[in-house]
Amino acid sequence: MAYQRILTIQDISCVGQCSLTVALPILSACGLETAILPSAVLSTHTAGFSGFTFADLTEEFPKINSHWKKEGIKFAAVYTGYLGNEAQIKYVKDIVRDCLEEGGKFIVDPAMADYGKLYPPFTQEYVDAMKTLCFDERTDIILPNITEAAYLADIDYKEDYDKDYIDALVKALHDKGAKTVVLTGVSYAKDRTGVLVSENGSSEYYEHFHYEQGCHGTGDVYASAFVGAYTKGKRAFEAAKIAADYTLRCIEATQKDREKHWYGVEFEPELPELVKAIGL
Ligand code: PXL
Repeated sequence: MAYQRILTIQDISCVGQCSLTVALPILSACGLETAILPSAVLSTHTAGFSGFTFADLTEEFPKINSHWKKEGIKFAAVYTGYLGNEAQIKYVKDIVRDCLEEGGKFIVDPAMADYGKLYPPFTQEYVDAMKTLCFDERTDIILPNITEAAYLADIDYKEDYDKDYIDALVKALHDKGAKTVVLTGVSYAKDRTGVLVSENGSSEYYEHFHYEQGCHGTGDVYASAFVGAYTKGKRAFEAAKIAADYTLRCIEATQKDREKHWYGVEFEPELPELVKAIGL
């Protein structure tokens, strides 16, 4: 497969193993040249640390886009994660319009919520802006968890649900314009969870072991591994399975250090397994 350059847009949390400090090493390990656009620089992520610093980079987006456009810089795929505000979401659309290769893929992880709640900085206005990105005709794949899917679909979040609820969520996302939906954290039994991939009118589900205590940053590890496997030619369901197995290994590896390593997952030592699973 030809050498490819992709772009990922999300924040730099300097410490905390999420967003760009996860995406960049995972995508590079997958053999992809990875360009970045940092949406903000924070001293740490916002989930558990207090007093973190935050430098917003929204004003850089249109300037960087203009420069790339002038240079004729294009990307084989664009993958977005945690974005800082509604204006950034609008600028992302401009970047995709100007810099995504013809036939290139646009993958959106609407990283904004979990466990039934929006992350602290986000509001309904942000959710509405994220809907326009997820349901944009240029967007090929979205990777919500159940909380994010409920917000995007305008359906009440449920802690306890059945297959009918999940089917209704996924149908609502497609009805609103989503193409491929990769829905994570779909659990129908204690100690089990999984990922459902729905596209072209049919869906496939991959179930695996579920650790009771979630780890911060697993959504970013999962999405990055998915984008890596998918961009290297796996079909969406295969990429979803590879990413699930890899994320599970990372969570497993972190268990022994949970006390001191509460802020993220130890994903680095498991990278060779991801590379092997993709067949690189
Ligand atoms: O992993 C999602 C994420 C990314 N970036 C920042 C975050 C979070 C989740 O809390 O705070 C800054």
